[in-house]
Amino acid sequence: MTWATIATWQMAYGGVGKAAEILRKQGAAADALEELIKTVEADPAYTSVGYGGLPNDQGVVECDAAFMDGDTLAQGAVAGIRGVMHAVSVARALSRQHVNSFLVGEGASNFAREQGLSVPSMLTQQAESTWRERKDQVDRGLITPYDGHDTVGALTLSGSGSMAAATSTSGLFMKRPGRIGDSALSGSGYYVDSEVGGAAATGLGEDIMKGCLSYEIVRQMAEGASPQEACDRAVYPFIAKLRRRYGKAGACSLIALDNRGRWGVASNVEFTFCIASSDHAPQVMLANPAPR
Ligand code: SD4
Repeated sequence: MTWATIATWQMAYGGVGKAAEILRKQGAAADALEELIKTVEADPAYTSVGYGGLPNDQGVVECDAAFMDGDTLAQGAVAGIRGVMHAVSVARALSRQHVNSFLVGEGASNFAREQGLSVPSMLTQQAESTWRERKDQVDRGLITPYDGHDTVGALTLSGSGSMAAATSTSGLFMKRPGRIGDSALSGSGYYVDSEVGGAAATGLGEDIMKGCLSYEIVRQMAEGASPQEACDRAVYPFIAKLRRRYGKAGACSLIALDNRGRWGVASNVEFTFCIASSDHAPQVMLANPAPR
Protein backbone atom coordinates (compact mmCIF):
# COMPACT_ATOMS: atom_id res chain seq x y z
CA MET A 1 0.00 0.00 0.00
CA THR A 2 1.48 3.30 -1.11
CA TRP A 3 1.36 6.27 1.24
CA ALA A 4 3.19 9.56 0.85
CA THR A 5 3.55 13.10 2.09
CA ILE A 6 5.24 16.24 0.78
CA ALA A 7 5.61 19.63 2.48
CA THR A 8 7.13 23.03 1.75
CA TRP A 9 10.45 24.10 3.28
CA GLN A 10 12.99 22.38 5.46
CA MET A 11 11.07 23.52 8.58
CA ALA A 12 8.50 20.79 7.82
CA TYR A 13 11.03 17.97 8.33
CA GLY A 14 10.00 17.14 11.93
CA GLY A 15 6.33 17.28 11.02
CA VAL A 16 6.84 15.10 7.96
CA GLY A 17 8.50 12.52 10.20
CA LYS A 18 5.46 12.49 12.49
CA ALA A 19 3.04 12.28 9.56
CA ALA A 20 5.05 9.41 8.09
CA GLU A 21 4.73 7.47 11.35
CA ILE A 22 0.95 7.93 11.31
CA LEU A 23 0.63 6.95 7.63
CA ARG A 24 2.95 3.96 8.07
CA LYS A 25 0.56 2.66 10.76
CA GLN A 26 -2.35 3.05 8.34
CA GLY A 27 -3.56 6.28 9.94
CA ALA A 28 -5.83 8.71 8.11
CA ALA A 29 -4.44 11.24 5.62
CA ALA A 30 -6.26 14.07 7.44
CA ASP A 31 -4.90 13.12 10.88
CA ALA A 32 -1.33 12.78 9.58
CA LEU A 33 -1.60 16.15 7.87
CA GLU A 34 -2.96 18.01 10.89
CA GLU A 35 -0.13 16.56 13.01
CA LEU A 36 2.44 17.63 10.41
CA ILE A 37 1.26 21.24 10.32
CA LYS A 38 0.75 21.47 14.10
CA THR A 39 4.36 20.41 14.63
CA VAL A 40 5.57 23.39 12.61
CA GLU A 41 3.03 25.78 14.17
CA ALA A 42 4.11 24.88 17.71
CA ASP A 43 7.84 25.48 17.13
CA PRO A 44 8.79 29.05 18.03
CA ALA A 45 12.00 28.72 16.02
CA TYR A 46 9.99 29.17 12.80
CA THR A 47 9.20 32.84 12.45
CA SER A 48 6.73 32.57 9.59
CA VAL A 49 4.24 30.01 10.95
CA GLY A 50 2.16 29.78 14.12
CA TYR A 51 3.65 30.43 17.57
CA GLY A 52 6.70 32.67 17.23
CA GLY A 53 5.57 33.92 13.82
CA LEU A 54 6.55 37.51 13.03
CA PRO A 55 3.81 40.07 13.62
CA ASN A 56 2.21 42.47 11.15
CA ASP A 57 3.30 46.11 10.84
CA GLN A 58 1.38 46.95 14.02
CA GLY A 59 3.19 44.26 16.03
CA VAL A 60 0.29 41.77 16.12
CA VAL A 61 0.58 38.14 14.92
CA GLU A 62 -2.18 37.36 12.39
CA CYS A 63 -2.28 33.95 10.72
CA ASP A 64 -3.92 32.37 7.67
CA ALA A 65 -4.57 28.62 7.38
CA ALA A 66 -6.65 26.13 5.44
CA PHE A 67 -7.55 22.46 5.47
CA MET A 68 -9.09 20.38 2.67
CA ASP A 69 -10.32 16.77 2.65
CA GLY A 70 -9.65 15.30 -0.80
CA ASP A 71 -12.34 12.61 -0.43
CA THR A 72 -15.30 14.92 0.19
CA LEU A 73 -13.74 18.16 -1.17
CA ALA A 74 -14.73 19.74 2.18
CA GLN A 75 -12.68 22.82 3.02
CA GLY A 76 -12.22 25.07 6.02
CA ALA A 77 -10.10 28.21 6.27
CA VAL A 78 -9.25 31.08 8.55
CA ALA A 79 -7.62 34.38 7.69
CA GLY A 80 -6.21 37.12 9.86
CA ILE A 81 -6.82 34.99 12.95
CA ARG A 82 -5.29 36.24 16.21
CA GLY A 83 -4.39 34.43 19.43
CA VAL A 84 -4.39 30.89 18.01
CA MET A 85 -1.37 28.58 17.85
CA HIS A 86 -2.98 25.84 15.78
CA ALA A 87 -4.81 27.72 13.05
CA VAL A 88 -4.82 24.49 11.03
CA SER A 89 -6.96 22.80 13.69
CA VAL A 90 -9.44 25.66 13.50
CA ALA A 91 -9.49 25.28 9.71
CA ARG A 92 -10.03 21.53 10.03
CA ALA A 93 -12.89 22.07 12.49
CA LEU A 94 -14.44 24.53 10.02
CA SER A 95 -14.08 22.02 7.18
CA ARG A 96 -16.64 19.86 8.99
CA GLN A 97 -19.28 22.58 8.51
CA HIS A 98 -21.16 22.97 5.26
CA VAL A 99 -21.63 26.72 5.77
CA ASN A 100 -19.57 29.28 7.68
CA SER A 101 -16.48 27.29 6.75
CA PHE A 102 -14.21 30.28 5.96
CA LEU A 103 -13.92 32.81 8.78
CA VAL A 104 -11.80 35.95 9.02
CA GLY A 105 -10.52 38.20 11.78
CA GLU A 106 -12.55 38.42 14.95
CA GLY A 107 -15.11 35.86 13.76
CA ALA A 108 -12.32 33.33 13.27
CA SER A 109 -10.73 34.13 16.64
CA ASN A 110 -14.12 33.82 18.41
CA PHE A 111 -14.78 30.44 16.80
CA ALA A 112 -11.33 29.25 17.89
CA ARG A 113 -12.05 30.38 21.45
CA GLU A 114 -15.29 28.37 21.45
CA GLN A 115 -13.30 25.33 20.32
CA GLY A 116 -10.78 25.84 23.13
CA LEU A 117 -8.01 26.61 20.62
CA SER A 118 -6.95 30.08 21.84
CA VAL A 119 -3.65 30.85 23.52
CA PRO A 120 -2.81 33.89 25.68
CA SER A 121 -0.11 35.20 23.34
CA MET A 122 1.36 34.33 19.97
CA LEU A 123 4.16 36.86 20.13
CA THR A 124 7.37 35.39 21.55
CA GLN A 125 10.07 37.67 22.95
CA GLN A 126 12.35 36.47 20.15
CA ALA A 127 9.82 37.31 17.43
CA GLU A 128 9.21 40.73 18.96
CA SER A 129 12.90 41.59 19.05
CA THR A 130 13.43 40.29 15.48
CA TRP A 131 10.45 42.38 14.40
CA ARG A 132 11.90 45.53 16.09
CA GLU A 133 15.30 45.00 14.46
CA ARG A 134 13.83 44.39 11.03
CA LYS A 135 11.32 47.22 11.33
CA ASP A 136 14.25 49.52 12.00
CA GLN A 137 16.08 48.11 8.93
CA VAL A 138 12.95 48.64 6.82
CA ASP A 139 12.62 52.22 8.09
CA ARG A 140 16.26 52.85 7.12
CA GLY A 141 15.73 51.29 3.69
CA LEU A 142 18.18 48.42 4.29
CA ILE A 143 15.66 45.63 3.59
CA THR A 144 12.32 45.57 1.84
CA PRO A 145 9.29 44.99 4.04
CA TYR A 146 7.99 41.84 2.44
CA ASP A 147 11.22 39.82 2.48
CA GLY A 148 11.58 36.68 4.58
CA HIS A 149 8.31 34.78 4.74
CA ASP A 150 7.44 31.11 4.37
CA THR A 151 4.26 29.07 4.53
CA VAL A 152 4.06 25.46 5.56
CA GLY A 153 1.90 23.78 2.94
CA ALA A 154 1.55 20.02 2.84
CA LEU A 155 -0.22 17.11 1.16
CA THR A 156 -0.81 13.58 2.44
CA LEU A 157 -1.89 10.34 0.77
CA SER A 158 -2.90 7.44 3.02
CA GLY A 159 -2.50 3.76 2.19
CA SER A 160 -6.27 3.58 1.63
CA GLY A 161 -6.07 6.26 -1.09
CA SER A 162 -7.43 9.26 0.83
CA MET A 163 -5.73 12.61 0.37
CA ALA A 164 -5.67 15.91 2.28
CA ALA A 165 -4.10 19.35 1.84
CA ALA A 166 -3.35 22.09 4.36
CA THR A 167 -1.47 25.36 4.81
CA SER A 168 -0.51 27.60 7.73
CA THR A 169 1.36 30.91 7.80
CA SER A 170 1.78 34.18 9.63
CA GLY A 171 1.91 35.69 6.15
CA LEU A 172 4.15 38.35 4.77
CA PHE A 173 6.56 40.08 7.11
CA MET A 174 5.29 43.64 7.88
CA LYS A 175 1.98 43.06 6.14
CA ARG A 176 -0.83 45.47 6.92
CA PRO A 177 -3.42 44.32 9.47
CA GLY A 178 -6.15 42.47 7.61
CA ARG A 179 -3.95 41.50 4.66
CA ILE A 180 -4.78 37.97 3.50
CA GLY A 181 -2.52 35.82 1.36
CA ASP A 182 -3.04 32.83 -0.90
CA SER A 183 -2.64 30.27 1.88
CA ALA A 184 -6.25 30.60 3.01
CA LEU A 185 -7.64 30.67 -0.52
CA SER A 186 -8.89 27.51 -2.17
CA GLY A 187 -7.29 26.87 -5.53
CA SER A 188 -4.51 29.39 -4.96
CA GLY A 189 -2.69 28.26 -1.80
CA TYR A 190 -3.97 24.69 -1.86
CA TYR A 191 -6.28 22.18 -3.52
CA VAL A 192 -6.75 18.41 -3.37
CA ASP A 193 -9.00 15.81 -4.95
CA SER A 194 -8.36 12.20 -3.91
CA GLU A 195 -9.42 11.03 -7.38
CA VAL A 196 -6.47 12.98 -8.83
CA GLY A 197 -3.97 14.57 -6.44
CA GLY A 198 -3.20 17.83 -4.72
CA ALA A 199 -1.00 20.92 -4.73
CA ALA A 200 0.07 23.63 -2.28
CA ALA A 201 1.93 26.91 -2.60
CA THR A 202 4.37 29.19 -0.83
CA GLY A 203 5.67 32.55 -1.95
CA LEU A 204 4.17 35.93 -2.66
CA GLY A 205 0.45 35.35 -2.19
CA GLU A 206 -0.57 38.32 -4.30
CA ASP A 207 1.13 36.74 -7.33
CA ILE A 208 0.18 33.08 -6.63
CA MET A 209 -3.47 34.19 -6.53
CA LYS A 210 -3.24 35.73 -9.98
CA GLY A 211 -2.82 32.24 -11.45
CA CYS A 212 -4.89 30.07 -9.03
CA LEU A 213 -1.81 27.89 -9.24
CA SER A 214 -2.77 25.01 -6.95
CA TYR A 215 -6.02 24.36 -8.78
CA GLU A 216 -4.28 24.68 -12.12
CA ILE A 217 -1.78 21.96 -11.14
CA VAL A 218 -4.57 19.60 -10.05
CA ARG A 219 -6.44 20.33 -13.28
CA GLN A 220 -3.34 19.47 -15.30
CA MET A 221 -2.96 16.18 -13.38
CA ALA A 222 -6.64 15.38 -14.00
CA GLU A 223 -5.88 15.68 -17.71
CA GLY A 224 -3.11 13.10 -17.42
CA ALA A 225 0.02 15.06 -16.53
CA SER A 226 2.37 13.64 -13.90
CA PRO A 227 2.83 15.86 -10.83
CA GLN A 228 6.14 17.15 -12.20
CA GLU A 229 4.69 17.84 -15.65
CA ALA A 230 1.70 19.56 -14.07
CA CYS A 231 3.97 21.79 -11.94
CA ASP A 232 6.12 22.67 -14.95
CA ARG A 233 3.13 23.42 -17.17
CA ALA A 234 1.23 25.45 -14.58
CA VAL A 235 3.99 27.45 -12.92
CA TYR A 236 6.66 28.44 -15.44
CA PRO A 237 4.43 29.72 -18.27
CA PHE A 238 2.44 31.64 -15.66
CA ILE A 239 5.58 33.30 -14.30
CA ALA A 240 6.59 34.24 -17.84
CA LYS A 241 3.08 35.62 -18.43
CA LEU A 242 3.22 37.70 -15.26
CA ARG A 243 6.58 39.15 -16.26
CA ARG A 244 5.26 39.97 -19.71
CA ARG A 245 1.95 41.47 -18.66
CA TYR A 246 2.47 42.69 -15.09
CA GLY A 247 6.16 43.51 -15.36
CA LYS A 248 7.40 41.30 -12.53
CA ALA A 249 6.73 38.10 -10.62
CA GLY A 250 7.32 37.43 -6.93
CA ALA A 251 8.37 34.09 -5.46
CA CYS A 252 6.10 31.21 -6.50
CA SER A 253 6.96 27.73 -5.20
CA LEU A 254 4.53 24.87 -5.65
CA ILE A 255 4.48 21.23 -4.52
CA ALA A 256 2.25 18.48 -5.93
CA LEU A 257 1.40 14.89 -5.05
CA ASP A 258 -0.84 12.55 -7.00
CA ASN A 259 -2.95 9.67 -5.73
CA ARG A 260 -0.26 7.19 -6.79
CA GLY A 261 2.29 8.84 -4.50
CA ARG A 262 4.28 10.57 -7.26
CA TRP A 263 5.39 14.14 -6.48
CA GLY A 264 6.57 17.25 -8.31
CA VAL A 265 7.77 20.78 -7.55
CA ALA A 266 8.27 24.03 -9.44
CA SER A 267 9.79 27.24 -8.14
CA ASN A 268 11.29 30.49 -9.38
CA VAL A 269 13.43 30.78 -6.20
CA GLU A 270 15.73 28.36 -4.40
CA PHE A 271 13.32 26.19 -2.48
CA THR A 272 13.57 23.35 0.04
CA PHE A 273 10.83 20.81 0.59
CA CYS A 274 10.40 17.54 2.49
CA ILE A 275 9.07 14.20 1.37
CA ALA A 276 8.39 10.81 2.91
CA SER A 277 6.62 7.78 1.51
CA SER A 278 6.27 4.03 1.78
CA ASP A 279 9.43 3.91 -0.42
CA HIS A 280 11.43 6.84 1.05
CA ALA A 281 12.48 7.76 4.58
CA PRO A 282 11.77 11.42 5.43
CA GLN A 283 14.21 13.68 3.65
CA VAL A 284 14.83 17.31 2.80
CA MET A 285 15.21 18.08 -0.90
CA LEU A 286 16.38 21.19 -2.70
CA ALA A 287 14.71 22.53 -5.85
CA ASN A 288 16.79 24.96 -7.83
CA PRO A 289 14.83 27.70 -9.52
CA ALA A 290 14.11 27.00 -13.17
CA PRO A 291 16.07 29.14 -15.60
CA ARG A 292 14.26 32.41 -16.13
C1 SD4 B 1 1.40 34.71 1.84
N1 SD4 B 1 2.13 32.77 0.61
O1 SD4 B 1 0.84 35.10 2.84
C2 SD4 B 1 2.15 33.41 1.91
C3 SD4 B 1 3.52 33.67 2.43
C4 SD4 B 1 4.54 32.67 2.01
O2 SD4 B 1 6.68 32.20 1.35
O3 SD4 B 1 4.32 31.57 1.72
N2 SD4 B 1 5.74 33.05 1.84
O4 SD4 B 1 1.42 35.35 0.79
